[in-house]
Amino acid sequence: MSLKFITAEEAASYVKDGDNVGFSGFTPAGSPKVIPAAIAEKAKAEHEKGNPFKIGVLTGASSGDSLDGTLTRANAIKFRAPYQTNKSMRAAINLGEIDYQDLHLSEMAQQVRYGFLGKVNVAVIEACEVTEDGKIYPTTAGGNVPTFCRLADKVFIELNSHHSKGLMGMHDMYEPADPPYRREIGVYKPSDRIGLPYVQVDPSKIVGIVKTNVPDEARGFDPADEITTQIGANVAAFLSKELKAGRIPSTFLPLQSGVGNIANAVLGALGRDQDVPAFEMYTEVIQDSVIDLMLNGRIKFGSCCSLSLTDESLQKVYNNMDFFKDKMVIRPAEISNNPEVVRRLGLITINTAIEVDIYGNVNSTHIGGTKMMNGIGGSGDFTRNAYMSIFTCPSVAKGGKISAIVPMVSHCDHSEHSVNVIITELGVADLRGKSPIQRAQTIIENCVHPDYQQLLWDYLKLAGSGQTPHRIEAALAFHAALDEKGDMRTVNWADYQR
Ligand code: 0RQ
Repeated sequence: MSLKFITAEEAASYVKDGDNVGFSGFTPAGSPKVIPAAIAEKAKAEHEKGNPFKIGVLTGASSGDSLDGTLTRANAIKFRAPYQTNKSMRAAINLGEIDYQDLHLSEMAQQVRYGFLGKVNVAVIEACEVTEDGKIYPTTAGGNVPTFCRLADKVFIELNSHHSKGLMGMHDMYEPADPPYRREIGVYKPSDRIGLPYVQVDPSKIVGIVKTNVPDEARGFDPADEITTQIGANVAAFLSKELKAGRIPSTFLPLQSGVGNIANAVLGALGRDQDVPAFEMYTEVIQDSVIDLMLNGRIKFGSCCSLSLTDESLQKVYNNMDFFKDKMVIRPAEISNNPEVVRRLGLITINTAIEVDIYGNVNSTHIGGTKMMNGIGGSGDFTRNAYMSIFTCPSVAKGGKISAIVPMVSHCDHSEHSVNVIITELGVADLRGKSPIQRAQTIIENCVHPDYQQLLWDYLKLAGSGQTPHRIEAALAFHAALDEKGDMRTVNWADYQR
């Protein structure tokens, strides 16, 4: 069968109102760019004619602005899952204009296969190569490509020549069988390969291929500042202390690290700390800092779901393919984030919190308990199954008006049962082997900003007794003070005396 080249507009013409479209990519890496923009144009044209046009957008994680941003601004999205980081989309979600389900990333593919999210009508996949017999070689991400391609009726390819064909061979595409006959996932070390370097589809499903030449839309990072540098140094010092104490094996353990400015700074610090031996990563996202640490030998291997790199770092990889080829593997999210594998490999996981409470419950997703920031991403997949789970955050946000440590989280993504260590720029709260009250004492002593320390000691007194003491009507008083007076420091416990 010969491959059919078409325009993005032709591809978009096959997408119908109400369709569920599965897109490749994981973060802006590997996300389609021109077909989503053409779907957005089609939506606008349909809306102008007075016709309804909205689709379900199923992805691997966040995507680029040409996908989430363009479709949101065209009012073309009915449903969206799982993670997102787009400004326009965040606003639309919080206005109730998009129904957003914030799933654990490892669960997305299987929930789609189980039929929980409806049928997948169309798959749009960015590839660096596609063959006449239906072999698709994705670009910089694994995402949920195998599942979307297998289930979709129609597959469209964005063949992006900006990406190196050297990516062929870097993927390990594998889809587990579904229950009740599921077997173990045979990844026993980060570099193990269990699948194919491509996704095989029935070639008759590939309706058309759109040629493109556009870079990924990955954002750069703020340079590490005093706070993020100190958080990174605290993480590195803590891990080297654990190593010396024998609570981490002398070979060290594979690391997972979240995305964002803080995660990037933490990895940089770990790379510089010579007390921490060269290590491997089993993570979802390889960011810029990892590439430099690979080049200088501090990171030996990286298993990921995407190369979420600025174009500058990606070119470093493409120009050194011989060096990187046997040091990285790109997997589907279902495998990169798989709880079974995370637990087996014994990962040290490092993720960022929006807020943490005095007992160690973590909110990763909601501002003020109501407004979606990004989503849980892979943080739950890793935290719950980690050898040791760490959360980092600056002790305060918005110039000190917000304390990252509060009496009770306004939304709970990771419960005290799964969270082992909290690290801010001020210090480390090691929560392992501690009761809730001991956890509160450790967190307040080591991690809380001085402006809030006495307030939290006083809350603990006010809270009284119990396994996990709380004065229920005061538990969200920090948030109420922020709402009413714009500053959590205005909280007055006298208002809550009985
Ligand atoms: O606001 O953007 O207006 O400056 O939140 O915070 O400090 O720049 O940190 O970029 O690392 O993001 C948790 C959101 C942190 C991210 C979160 C405000 C703060 C700033 C961003 P501005 P920073 P980061 C793997 C793992 C969940 C998913 C996850 C995230 C903005 O790391 O989405 O872990 N994590 N995935 O000022 C109000 C607070 C605040 C606050 C911070 N308490 N109240 N605003 N901010 N704390 C990746 C994947 O899964 C793909």
